[in-house]
Amino acid sequence: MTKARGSLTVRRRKMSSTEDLDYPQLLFQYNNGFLVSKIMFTACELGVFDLLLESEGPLSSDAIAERLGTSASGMERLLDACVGLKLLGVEMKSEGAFYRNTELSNLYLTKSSPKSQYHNLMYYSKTVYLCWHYLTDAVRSEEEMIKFMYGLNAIWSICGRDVIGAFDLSPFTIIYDLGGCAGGLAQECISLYPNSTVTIYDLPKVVQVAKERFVPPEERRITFHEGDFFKDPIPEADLYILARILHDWADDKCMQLLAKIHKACKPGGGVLLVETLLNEDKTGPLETQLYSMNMLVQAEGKERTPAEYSKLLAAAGFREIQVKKTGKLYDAILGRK
Ligand code: ASE
Repeated sequence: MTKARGSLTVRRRKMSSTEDLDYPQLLFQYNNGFLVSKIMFTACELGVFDLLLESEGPLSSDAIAERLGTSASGMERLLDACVGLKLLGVEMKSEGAFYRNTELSNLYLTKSSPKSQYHNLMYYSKTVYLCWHYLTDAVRSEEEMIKFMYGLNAIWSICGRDVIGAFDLSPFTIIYDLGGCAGGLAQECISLYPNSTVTIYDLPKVVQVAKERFVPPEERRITFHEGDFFKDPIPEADLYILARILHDWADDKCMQLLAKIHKACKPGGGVLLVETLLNEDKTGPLETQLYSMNMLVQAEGKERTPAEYSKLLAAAGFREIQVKKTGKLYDAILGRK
């Protein structure tokens, strides 16, 4: 009696446990999590729930496949999986299986329901799902940021001298490099203008890495300012460098930033834009067109023509706008207050 009860207890505990090491159910359940999501997303996207809402009664899988233009065997498996997930009901008739929506799917998975979650599910299925493909990289984000900083800094050893030397910047003694990042351009700047001081203004996490890994501590003419130039104050200076910053942003954000810089700028001071410039008719250069497409993928901005940058500068109050093409990838535009 005691023995029997004991073994029952053991069995019951075994069956209900999700931590059974002989058969790790919990692990399999987690392993299959994204299969479950994708089945629901796919049935939604194909319009299964919409069709079953509109149809008079339950439908066979062949009828659903035909109406939705899918393969018959793929649809049958999708519908059966939805039944397994309790997103659909099924009844067996002599002609075969007939599927219907559950209350849950009628209420939330159809496009026309006032409580429809269709758009949320589609956003997950398309955008979030793709982003999660890179979850590992996102968790390693500090490493990613440092790689990005190395990647972006490298070009200044080739183009830095040309863009900094495009105009005589010697009258400007207090210089801020807004979004100056790893400091490659700031270093070019102080080597060409030894009487100036350059402050790299960037986000705290960027400044930390720049100090630790990029700018040698003995370089006393480069200082750092931690902040978000959209939200935090911008200190007064003679010259603000915006190298590869405006191309990250849409026109309204560029205007917001340039107006804020104009306010902070000393009279007679200026702003130096360093960007890759599109031809006025946008027919090239190809490299700039490619980079503009990349901004669509990676950021919120685009590459622009000299006229487009000049217009932004003028709207923010800058005048005497001069454009200098360097013949290399990055060019320079100077505006004065
Ligand atoms: C940015 C610059 C870059 C933001 C994202 C970026 C670069 C690559 N990704 O401000 C450097 C320029 N190269 C290209 C391909 O745009």
